[in-house]
Amino acid sequence: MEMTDSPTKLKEWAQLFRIRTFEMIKRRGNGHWGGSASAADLLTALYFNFLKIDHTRPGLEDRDRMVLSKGHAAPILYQILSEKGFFHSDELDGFRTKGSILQGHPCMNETPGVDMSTGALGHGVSVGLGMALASKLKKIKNYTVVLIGDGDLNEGETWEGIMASAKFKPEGLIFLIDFNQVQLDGPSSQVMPMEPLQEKLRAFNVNVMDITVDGHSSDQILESFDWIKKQDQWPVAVVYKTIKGKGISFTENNYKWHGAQIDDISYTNGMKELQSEYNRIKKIEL
Ligand SMILES: Cc1ncc(C[n+]2csc(CCOP(=O)(O)OP(=O)(O)O)c2C)c(N)n1
Repeated sequence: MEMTDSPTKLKEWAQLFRIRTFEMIKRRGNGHWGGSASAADLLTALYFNFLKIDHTRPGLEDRDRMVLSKGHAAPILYQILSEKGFFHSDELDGFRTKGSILQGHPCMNETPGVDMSTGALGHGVSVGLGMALASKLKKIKNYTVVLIGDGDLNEGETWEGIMASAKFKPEGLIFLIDFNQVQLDGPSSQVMPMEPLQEKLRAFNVNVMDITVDGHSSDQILESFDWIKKQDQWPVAVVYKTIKGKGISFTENNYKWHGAQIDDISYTNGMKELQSEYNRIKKIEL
């Protein structure tokens, strides 16, 4: 896969995926907007400029793996996988309907491009560790990326997985943390604060990037990927400061938009904001 997308182009893609996600959730009547919008820039940069994954050769043993541990952000993942050719965009019409390949949470047996079924928080790190250990046994050099939410980090299993990862140190195991600090029913400061996160991870012997990266700056995200590629101590973790519901003023940092029905007025107003930012980015690109 060519790795040629500029930061502005990535920003444009991510915003387009937000627009399509908002539209899809409105059409279906439910789905998770907040965590999808939060992860849009990071997931776009991952799939467009980092992961070695080719939809025409999903069986390649040495391809990279991606586990969306915060599985409720499936809507944004589906937009990206569709754009990357894993399935036809018509499938998006079936989102969250019975029999569709696109369920509310990712299903590895139904959806091409999904490496692990997720949705019950807390499993991603353990599964990613298993995948990275399998690569180690098979002497395969690849990356296994786990995208973790801060609510996901509240789960005990996540930390068991981190401890075991730091024990076995499989090469290529990467934890990316979408640190928006808002959860399903409130801010993380009330539900379960995770700070100081970098220090916690370091105390668990994870190789953590010192800087908290702006998870909506494609430039900074790409710089963090460059940093990852230079590391030789595993596992590696990067914390991305993000905004839940990013892109629409009234959904930003608002837990009520974690997963909600989109009413007509919110849809019209929200879409206006998303579209105007998209047009602004497109002008920069020209
Ligand atoms: C084991 C488990 N407990 C509870 C839930 C319900 N739940 C779904 S998403 C969520 C909050 C997740 O917060 P975070 O990981 O920060 O996600 P983000 O804000 O990035 O969308 C909760 C509690 C779940 N899916 N799994």
